[in-house]
Amino acid sequence: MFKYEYLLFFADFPFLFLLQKKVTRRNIQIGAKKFLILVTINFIILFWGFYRSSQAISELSKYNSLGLFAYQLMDVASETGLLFKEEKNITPDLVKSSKPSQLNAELQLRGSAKNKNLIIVQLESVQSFLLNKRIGGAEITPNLNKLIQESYFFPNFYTQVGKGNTSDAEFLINSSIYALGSEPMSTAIAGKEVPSLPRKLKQAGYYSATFHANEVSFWSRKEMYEALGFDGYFDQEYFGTEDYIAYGVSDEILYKKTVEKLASLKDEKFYAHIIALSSHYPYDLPKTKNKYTITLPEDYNGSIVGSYIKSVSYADYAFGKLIEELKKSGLYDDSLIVVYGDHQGVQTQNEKDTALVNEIIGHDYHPILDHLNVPLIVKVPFQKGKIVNSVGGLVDVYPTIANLLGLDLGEEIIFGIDLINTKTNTIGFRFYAPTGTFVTSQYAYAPGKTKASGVLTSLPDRRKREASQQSLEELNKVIDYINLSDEYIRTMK
Ligand code: GP9
Ligand code: MN
Repeated sequence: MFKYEYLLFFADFPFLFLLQKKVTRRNIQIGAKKFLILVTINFIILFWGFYRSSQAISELSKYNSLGLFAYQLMDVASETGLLFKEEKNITPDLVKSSKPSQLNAELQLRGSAKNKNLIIVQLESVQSFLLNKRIGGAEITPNLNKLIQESYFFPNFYTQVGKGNTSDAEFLINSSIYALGSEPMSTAIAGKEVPSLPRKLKQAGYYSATFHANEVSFWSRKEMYEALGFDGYFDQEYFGTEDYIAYGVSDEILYKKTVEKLASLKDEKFYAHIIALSSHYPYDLPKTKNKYTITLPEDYNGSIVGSYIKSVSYADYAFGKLIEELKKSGLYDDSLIVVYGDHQGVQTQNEKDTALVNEIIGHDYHPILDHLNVPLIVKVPFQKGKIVNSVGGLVDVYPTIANLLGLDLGEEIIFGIDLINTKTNTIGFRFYAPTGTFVTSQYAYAPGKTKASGVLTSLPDRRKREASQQSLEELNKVIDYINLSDEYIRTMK
C-alpha cells in the first residue's frame, strides 16, 4: 500500500536535525529551581487533562481534553494494563443478567432450519438505504429485493465493526462478541481459542470454511480463522486472479467457484462463510461490467455516490447469479441463507454527495441511523417472508442463527440476542461512532463532551432532543456491557 509521495511526510526532518545542532551549540543551561517549576507545571497540566478526560466517554472528547501526546500515553497505558489482566471468571449467567436486551417468553422458529447447511454471505460496503429503491425507474438491487420478499428482513440492523473493518464483521458474526475498536480483532484473538459459531457447528457434525478472493494473510485472517475454529479456508490460491476487481476475482467468479466447491460437499453438512469483495472502495468498477449495472442519471457523474451505487448494483447482479447457482445445484432449499452488509460505504464528504444521498433516502443522512444501517436478510427454507423490526447489530447474528438451527447456546457466552425473538434490544457502537453511541427501538443517542451532553434522535420522527435520565441510565448499562465483552475477550486464553 506504500506510495512514494508518503516520503514527503519526512521532508522536514533534515531541517529539524540542523536546528537541533544549532540549539546544542548554544548550550542552553537551566537552573534546578526553574527546571522543577517547569516539570511541576507540566504535571499539573497533564493531570488536569486526565481529570477532564475521565469525565468524557467518547474518544474524540478525551482527545480534545488531553491533546495528541497525553491521549496516546493514556491509550498505551490502558491497553498495556489490559494485557496483564488475569483471566476473569465471566460466566454465561453474568453476561445474561447484564444484557441491555430481553427475549420474548415464547421462542418462535426454534430449530426450523435444523440440520440444514448454513450459507452466510457478507456483502462488501452494502448499506440499507439502497435496498428497495429506484433511480430513474430502475431498481438498484433487484436481486436482493427479491430475496427480501421471501425472507426474514431486518430493516433496523446496524454494523458494529471496529478497526478491523471487513475482518471485524467476520469476527462479530462468528463470535457474538463486541469488536474492541482499538485493534483489529484478527490480531487481538490470534493464538486464542474463541468459543464460536464454527466450533458450535462442529459439535453438531458440520464442516466449516470461509471463501474470500483476497490472500488469507490480509487482515491476518489465517490467524483469525484458526482462533475461530474454522476447518478450512479458500482464498486467492483457490480462486486465482481472473476478472480482477479490488483485491481479488470478481464476485461472479467468487460465487461460481464457491458453489462448485459446496456442491462437491453434498454428503456433508456444511457452514460456508462467503466474503464478497467487488463493491469495495474506491468503487472502481471495470467498464466491462457496466452492462450488468444500473444506468444512472447525469447528475451522478463524477460523484463517489454514483460510483458506489454502480459497484453495489454490480454486486447485486453477481449475488443474483449466486442464488441461481444455488438453486441449480439443489443447495438453495437445503440451506439456511443469511446475507448482511459488513459496514458503511459512503461518507458523504461533500455537498454533491450529501445532496444525492438525501434525495435517495428522502431526508437528511443521519450519522448513525443511516450511516451505520446495513441489511440483514435471513432466508429460512420453505418459510414465507416477514419484516422483523427488532433493533440489532452484527453481534446478534450468531444467536439468531443458533435459534433457527436449533443449537443450544445456554452454556455459551454470547453478547448478542436472537433477533427473531427479541422483546427489547439496545445496540452499542464504537470506532465509526464515538464510544457511548447506542440505538434502541425508540431513539439513537450520540454522546457529547460529557455523558449527559449528547444528542438524542427520537424515532420514527427523527426529532433531536437532549439526553433524558432514562437515556443516561441506558448509556451506563451499554458502556458496562461493552466493557464486560472487552474484558472477556482480552483475558481469554
Ligand atoms: C480485503 C477486504 C478489505 O480482503 O477485506 O477490507 P476492508 O478494507 O473493507 O476492511
Ligand atoms: Mn469491507
